[in-house]
Amino acid sequence: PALFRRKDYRPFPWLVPEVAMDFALGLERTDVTTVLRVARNPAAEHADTIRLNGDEIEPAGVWVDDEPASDWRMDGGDLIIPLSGDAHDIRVDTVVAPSANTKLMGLYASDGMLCTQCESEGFRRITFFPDRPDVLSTYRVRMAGPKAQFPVLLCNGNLEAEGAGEGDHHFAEWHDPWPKPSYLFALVAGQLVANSDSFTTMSGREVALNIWVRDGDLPRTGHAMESLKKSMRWDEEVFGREYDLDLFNVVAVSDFNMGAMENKGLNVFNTKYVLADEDTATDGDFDGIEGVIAHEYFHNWSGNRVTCRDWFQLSLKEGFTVLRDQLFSQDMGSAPVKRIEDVRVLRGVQFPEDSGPLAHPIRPDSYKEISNFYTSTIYNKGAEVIRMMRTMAGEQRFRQGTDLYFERHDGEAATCEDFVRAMEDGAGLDLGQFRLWYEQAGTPRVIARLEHDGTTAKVHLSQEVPATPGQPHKRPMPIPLKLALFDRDTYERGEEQLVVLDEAQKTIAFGGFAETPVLSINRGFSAPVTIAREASRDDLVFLAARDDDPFARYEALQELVVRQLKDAVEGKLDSEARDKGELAIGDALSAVLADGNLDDSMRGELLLLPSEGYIAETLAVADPARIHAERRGLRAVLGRMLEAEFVALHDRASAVPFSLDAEARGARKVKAQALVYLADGNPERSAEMAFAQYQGADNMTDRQSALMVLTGLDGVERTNALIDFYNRYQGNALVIDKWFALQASSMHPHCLEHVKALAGHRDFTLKNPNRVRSLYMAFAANPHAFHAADGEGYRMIANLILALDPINPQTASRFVPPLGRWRRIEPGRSALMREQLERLAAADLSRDTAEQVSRSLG
Ligand code: HT7
Ligand code: ZN
Repeated sequence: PALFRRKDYRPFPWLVPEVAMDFALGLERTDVTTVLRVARNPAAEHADTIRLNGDEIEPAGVWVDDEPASDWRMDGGDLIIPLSGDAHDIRVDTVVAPSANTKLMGLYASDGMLCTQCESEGFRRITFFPDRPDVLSTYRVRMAGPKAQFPVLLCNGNLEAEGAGEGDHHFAEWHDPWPKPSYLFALVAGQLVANSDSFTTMSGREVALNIWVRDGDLPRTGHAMESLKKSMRWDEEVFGREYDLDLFNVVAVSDFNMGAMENKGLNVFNTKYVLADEDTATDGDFDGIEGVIAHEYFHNWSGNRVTCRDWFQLSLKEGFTVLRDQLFSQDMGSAPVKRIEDVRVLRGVQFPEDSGPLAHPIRPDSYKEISNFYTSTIYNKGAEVIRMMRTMAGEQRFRQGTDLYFERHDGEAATCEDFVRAMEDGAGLDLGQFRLWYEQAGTPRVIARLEHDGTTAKVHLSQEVPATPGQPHKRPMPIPLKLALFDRDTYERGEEQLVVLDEAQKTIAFGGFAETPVLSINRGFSAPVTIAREASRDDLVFLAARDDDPFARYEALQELVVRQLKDAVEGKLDSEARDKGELAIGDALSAVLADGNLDDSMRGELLLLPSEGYIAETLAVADPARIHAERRGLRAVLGRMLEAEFVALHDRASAVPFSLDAEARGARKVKAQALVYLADGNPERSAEMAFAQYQGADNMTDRQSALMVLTGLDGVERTNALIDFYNRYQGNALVIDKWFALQASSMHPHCLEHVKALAGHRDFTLKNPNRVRSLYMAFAANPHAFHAADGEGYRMIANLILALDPINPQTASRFVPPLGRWRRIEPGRSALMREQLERLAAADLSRDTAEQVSRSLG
């Protein structure tokens, strides 16, 4: 397959200012007529043909300026039409089969309704078109179909006409006045009902809001609607962005490859990110909905009004929009907790990506299949890169930068370079060297050493940027580090400083310290780097107890645990050192449990042990079985050491009545944590408590956390709770997804066999991405099961990829990265992982999966 290169970008030779489409809708067959008004692009090279992209479609007729054309030809999937004049009308008819479209790209059927997914290259599966983000057009769309089957007909923009058609048919005509790229096109037709509301924008315009769902789901749309209204207000207040149509529609569909899609005026969502009530959704689900609703809404400016010139610029819209949704969620709840959660995602997913065979810069240089680049690097590291600009500029100047960016590029297809330039001009930053963050892959490593002499403390900083595929040598990056020094005796903190480490090494001196102070570094996680600091265990205990930066406090605790587990895994601990370390961690956690100044939500973060994946990431080569055993062993020790405290915490938190407010949510979080520690420390007691919690639960958060603990244990409580949960929620797809996921991510020693059996369950299907992810993604992220010593976990994932690839290549290819970690795993398992990748490489794979497999082996 072809390799697309960023440097090969050329403007499209034709402008397409207007598009008119006509859809005769049917689940089995939909007829599409598309008329493009085209004109020569004065900014591009002359061409005597036009290339219209197509994928798995054929032209049923081609007309140029109302005359049937016969001189067209196909080049692969693309349609090439000779054009001699400066402006033409091109009509192309196509026929598509939505029910047969299992890839869920283009026009497809889901639960009897029709819907579309066009980003990034799905529009070409509906009609022939220059399917690239720099071709912007206004769209006029007529859609018609049987009224009983498709009573609701939706498209982008404003509804201009609707009425009865022939026989039992009806029609609707939509017009979107905002020029947009084809990837933002959307159409939905089906039996839907709406939760309707309205929003008055800052300039006083009334916007009708609808969240469209299946009939029975209406009672679970309230949170999504509230989230939408909050997002609209927040974007006005914080970024000065106002909504620009009279209508904003959101549709929930149950078959969807990703989380949601920001189509202009018609967002399409995975039901998972719309539907919630306390009986069926956890607190985490509620947060997910708020964040994703905000994210898609914010795209209306960062993505739609200003779009991307080409897909290499994907992080321009995704990184920026993730930052915007993160800041929004920080403002809606606890900012420090949200920051810790975001960093956990970054470290759990992006750092491994950045240190593995799939590492790429946030602005990649090449790709074979763009769908493979909707990565944590593009999204989460992209957000961190813009966050660093904000940290360096300060909030106010950052806003001046974003204002200038929107003003300069409104209605355009822009580049990452345009964003950086707007930041330089608007925020007054010099980002010359900072551009390296767009070019270089890999997570920089900062080494910090503190030296004390007389009354001066010197912080010696140095950096290393690791080699990544295709980038053996790196230049030093500008790394903004917030740091502070604490007086060891008085506990007083010196002023926080922002130091930009922009060379290989730098030393910063601080006066006025009679004794060696304690260094707090990368406060607030000011830069997406790893830190190696020469801090003693006492220093970490000090920071874990009193650092006033919540992230730094969390970080100190994490480091304390990571060091202990690393040493244990590497066999460096004799029994005395082990005991000492466990005691220090136990004391630190005990202090967290007793600290009356902490809210429970933050307490829950501090209690969370670093994940097995994160510990593995700190080791050059990891033995997953040893990491698992040591981590669980430590949790068992802590569970026993602090048993009384955890039981008391569970009792106290259980007395808080259900509500969605922060206090009650915090209580549910620590309640779950207490059970998890007790499950390893005293399994019988934990099983009893968990079963009681399960039975008494009046909300999904408590029910799920209890079931999670029970699923990892053996006994009749486990069996009974799983049966009860299934029976109670049978027919509710999103909750049955949880039922699958809980078992696939369980600590049970027979988890792998359970997953095998669940794959044959009558509710399991490869056709629904949520269901596939709930079973197999949960499994692949469950180290003790996935890394079974005989390689059975790897074989199972490879089998899944082979079975899923012909059905849904986008979803299949997302299962390759877990196998791609083979270089960082101990030799026995590493060989078994590689064996499965080679087995995949020998198969006839989609472009998506083939690219990921070959990069993973490469
Ligand atoms: N911009 C959206 C990306 C997306 C997508 C990409 C490929 C295939 C299917 C997809 N569905 C949605 C989502 C977002 O980041 O907002
Ligand atoms: Zn997005």
